[in-house]
Amino acid sequence: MPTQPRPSKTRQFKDLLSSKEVEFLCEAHNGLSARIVEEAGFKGIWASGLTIAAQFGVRDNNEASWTQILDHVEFMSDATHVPILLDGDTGYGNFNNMQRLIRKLEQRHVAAVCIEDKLFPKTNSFLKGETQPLADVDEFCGKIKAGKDAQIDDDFCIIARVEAFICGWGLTEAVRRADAYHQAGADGILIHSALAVPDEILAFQREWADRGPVVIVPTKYYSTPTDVFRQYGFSLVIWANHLLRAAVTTMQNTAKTLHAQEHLLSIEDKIAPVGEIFRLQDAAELQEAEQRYLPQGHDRAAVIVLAASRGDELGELTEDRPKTMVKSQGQPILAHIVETYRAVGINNITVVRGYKKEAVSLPHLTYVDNDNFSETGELDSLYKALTSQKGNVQETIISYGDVLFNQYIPQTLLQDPHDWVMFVDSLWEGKTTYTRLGGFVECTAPNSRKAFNAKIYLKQIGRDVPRESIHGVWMGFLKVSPKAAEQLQTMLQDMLADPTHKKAGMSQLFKALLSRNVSVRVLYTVGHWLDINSLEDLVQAGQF
Ligand code: SPV
Ligand code: MG
Repeated sequence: MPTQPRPSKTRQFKDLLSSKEVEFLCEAHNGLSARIVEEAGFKGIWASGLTIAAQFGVRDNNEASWTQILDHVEFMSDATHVPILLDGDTGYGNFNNMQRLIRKLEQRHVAAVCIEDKLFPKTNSFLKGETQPLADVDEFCGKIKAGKDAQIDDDFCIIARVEAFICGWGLTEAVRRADAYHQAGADGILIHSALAVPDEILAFQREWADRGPVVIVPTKYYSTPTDVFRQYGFSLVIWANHLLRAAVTTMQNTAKTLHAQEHLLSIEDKIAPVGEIFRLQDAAELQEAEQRYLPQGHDRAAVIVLAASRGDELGELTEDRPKTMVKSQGQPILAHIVETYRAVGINNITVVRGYKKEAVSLPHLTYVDNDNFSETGELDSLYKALTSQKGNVQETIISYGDVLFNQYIPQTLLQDPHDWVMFVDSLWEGKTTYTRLGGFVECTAPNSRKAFNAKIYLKQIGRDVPRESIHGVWMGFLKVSPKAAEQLQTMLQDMLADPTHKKAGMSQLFKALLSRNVSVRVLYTVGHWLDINSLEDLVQAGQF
């Protein structure tokens, strides 16, 4: 069922204010905390002047300018769907400043503002309360009227905050002011008190007799049961600063621990994982949008590089490292391979290590270890890599840790829509080392000009293909679609259950595919790759 569109934020706030039930707003001081408040289930947010000032590291005395507050509350508004009541202090000036503030808040979808009847620059109500001067009632009423005249959206709300109790003026003055503000057009009255008991606000409420909605901030009279607020018919209760205070305690403890211990062990489990931060930032939405709007690289393609064996052919060079880590042109063969894959946008690269695995340690790769490399073969390594894959893989290229190649090879493999695609070099004659792969192949047609457009498939593969039937040599690249990858995993599981396949290599896999009548698409090329099989190849690799 399609979900109902939400009412506007201003409408949501007005409904909260006029609701027969007591409703709750929770403080937030930035986009992240605003999102946390919304996720916790609050139907509205108090953008507190105190905590926004505090998170800036300044005092609650209008030290941050009104435009800085505006920019800040814009982040909070963008991050959430529930209405925000901004603590607008005294309105940051006179009636004129108030009008501009209202227009700017409406533009940012802030639902409501609360202004207090003190003088600019204000001081927090819990500091030197009784010595603070109150605003002139008429001047303050003019500000409320100006604000109401400035709003474009009828549902935008202005809450007038009465500071008479805070400044020591008593109940009569509190009610006189509340009534004047109500007459001037305020949508609700916030009655504030710094006592540890609710006596002042309850006395006000009795006297006020429901002339309009009343909002309270029980920071100091926090032990009062919420049912008392219900009985007295308050409209909104604001938990005004508790998220910032909670964060401060945790930050202080964490910083102290880190400083004392100089390691992360004792805090890691107590704090939100980085993944939770990404979730709160909605990183997933961006990833999804990238799929839609960015030219598609091969973000969801993966590569498995089989590199578990030593590569004895290079003699001493592989005494302390496998062949894939032998250097050519100043960097390991594997680094050249990884560079080529990355150049075509493939970053999900898994390397199967075995022989001298500690020496295979290039950064930002996924490693799978085949510790039993000397007793097993390529298919065992491949199975280990496939079963370790995480997430939604689109296409997987299987290749070797000692074969260099041109970008054209992976690019072409990924563009081909077939489930199983292999590359075959048709210029094979005289290149005896290619036999190492055991990969002489016969295809449904030889390479030719016509072959470029024709769909050609694998017919047979192995050392035993009769010479006259050979069309080329398998170069060590196989692409499998997600569907084929699943099939491959099941096939490997079956094959490896049979001890005679313990040391099986890729050509046995192709044979098994052929015996199951699976079509393996062949792409022909001439050159564009180099299988490093001897010292001579290594020298050639330098020029590749
Ligand atoms: C705020 O949260 O900034 C308030 C409430 O105005 S109080 O700090 O109690 O004044
Ligand atoms: Mg405030």
